[in-house]
Amino acid sequence: MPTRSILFFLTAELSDKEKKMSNTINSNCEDCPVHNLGNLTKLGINMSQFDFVVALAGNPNTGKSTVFNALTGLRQHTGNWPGKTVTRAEGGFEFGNKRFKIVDLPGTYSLLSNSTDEEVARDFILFGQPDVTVIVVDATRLERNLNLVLQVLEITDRAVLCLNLMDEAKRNGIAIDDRQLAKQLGIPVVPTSARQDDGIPELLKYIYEVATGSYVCRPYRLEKTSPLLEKAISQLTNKIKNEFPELPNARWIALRLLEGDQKIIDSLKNGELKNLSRNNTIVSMPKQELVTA
Ligand SMILES: Nc1nc2c(ncn2[C@@H]2O[C@H](COP(=O)(O)OP(=O)(O)OP(=O)(O)O)[C@@H](O)[C@H]2O)c(=O)[nH]1
Ligand SMILES: [Mg+2]
Repeated sequence: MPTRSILFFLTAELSDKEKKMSNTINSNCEDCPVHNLGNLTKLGINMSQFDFVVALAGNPNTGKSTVFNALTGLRQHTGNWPGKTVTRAEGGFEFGNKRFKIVDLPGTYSLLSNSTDEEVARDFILFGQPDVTVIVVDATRLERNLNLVLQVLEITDRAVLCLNLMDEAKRNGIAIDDRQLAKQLGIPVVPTSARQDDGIPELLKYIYEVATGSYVCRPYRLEKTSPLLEKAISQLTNKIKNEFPELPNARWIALRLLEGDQKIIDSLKNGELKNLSRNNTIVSMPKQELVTA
């Protein structure tokens, strides 16, 4: 289903009565246990002996670094304009007796883009093999953001959608049926207002469940291609797998080669592609120095 039609019956204008109700629900919930961040230990830059790697992906200016700071206690640069995070930043947290390394990525509109900032994000999402990819989207611009969501769901089975800036969405009279969205996308969807820590405990719960496998995602995939093209993709994918056994997402590479993506063709020829395995991606990509809170 195209993103526009998914969107159509997920969003609606809120009536004044509904706006009042959602405000009341929010304020009544402030004291309930699910709003309690007590089970989270923010580990700052201590990422030793982590059990899982979490990637924070999303369009620019959707609140990725704000979520990162809420989980790690670090002070990654935030501000209300796109393109603040230009290299990856890493931090740690512990939740449910598991240690997580979380990677804050530059914003990206697409996994097909070729700009340098976006490449950092793209390479990590595609080749860093995160255990969970949290896609942070702007609830006030859901349609535009769903493009990247669908691309990420093409390449991973383990993702959580963080529906951020819900406070702004509510202020603008936008309601989103997050349950329906979760059902259609096949991944957990968590409404958050990260600047106020709203929804962060639920986000943690789902990161934990997806990482440990207790929540099994059934990601929405775009319609299958023609049998002839499918055969070509699968033949090429097998060749890539034989040549680069460590490389995840060989199918994605095959698709790009068939499209004639010059950058991928070049990195295949000059051997750069070989370096894009999990460990190499983590070690070799530029990393930002961070300040602890
Ligand atoms: N109202 C509101 N503002 C938020 C929320 N989350 C983040 N912000 C603000 O949105 C702006 C962007 O947040 P960042 O965390 O820097 O966004 P980002 O996705 O890391 O941005 P890039 O690194 O540039 O891609 C900042 O001014 C945040 O304070 C939220 O839930 N509600
Ligand atoms: Mg950022």
